[in-house]
Amino acid sequence: GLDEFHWENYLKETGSLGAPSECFRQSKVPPANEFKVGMKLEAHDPRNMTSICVATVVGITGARLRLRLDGSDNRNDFWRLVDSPDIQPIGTCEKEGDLLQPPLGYQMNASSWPMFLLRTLNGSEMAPATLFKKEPPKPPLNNFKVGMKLEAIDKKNPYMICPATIGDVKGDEIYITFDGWSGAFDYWCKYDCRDIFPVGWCRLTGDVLQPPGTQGIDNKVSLISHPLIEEGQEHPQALEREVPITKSIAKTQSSLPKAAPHSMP
Ligand code: MLY
Repeated sequence: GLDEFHWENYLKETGSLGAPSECFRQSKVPPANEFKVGMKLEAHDPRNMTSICVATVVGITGARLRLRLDGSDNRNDFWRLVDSPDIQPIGTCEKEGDLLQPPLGYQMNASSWPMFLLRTLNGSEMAPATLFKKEPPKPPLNNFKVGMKLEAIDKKNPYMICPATIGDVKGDEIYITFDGWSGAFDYWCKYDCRDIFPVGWCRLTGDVLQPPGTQGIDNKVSLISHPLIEEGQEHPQALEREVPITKSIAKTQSSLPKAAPHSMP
């Protein structure tokens, strides 16, 4: 529809450019996602990264897997790219002389773990090794510049990939700011972080790209319903004003430091 988000229009409207794909630690052609829901694999426990656990694919989203650790609850799902070094085929751990661990928050008695492990793997569909892709190399330098646009995972809502802007650059670190949202979701990360993608990534992978937040739209509505502009009428002046106001909001967002966070949980 008319209110759908299109990068091409948005970049034009905001007078900005997407960060070049060479800036990112992502493969130029996104990796194929051939996993299926129900497949099992080994994954580093996100809450205890030194331990390797059994995980089940509970969802597929673009080049990412929604994963749940076996023996854990359904409130700690996490998402990994198919070329993430955090996942590997079942059997990798054993080959390397390690033991598969119960996840942090294992729901049953620790003594039940060995039997639980046997039962959870018995008769399960294990993801074949060919589905795991090699992690792309690190770009040699941080080439991000303030104002460049990108797609970034919202770390507080990690299933969401959203339009974002580079807000600051310091050495190997970049500041990710989410378009149309207060600063509450913004974060610093390394330039080679796997949670950021070039403009167009979601369109290529089939992942869902969230539209920018409504902070700007709220401002726009309050400006349009200014007492000088009558409400309820198709006021041509009000309509004409929409474009420059949107522009100025977008500019403000990409060039100014964020105000105190007031988030929408
Ligand atoms: N708590 C919000 C989600 C906010 C997401 C913000 N990201 C996209 C920057 C909600 O549940 O709607």
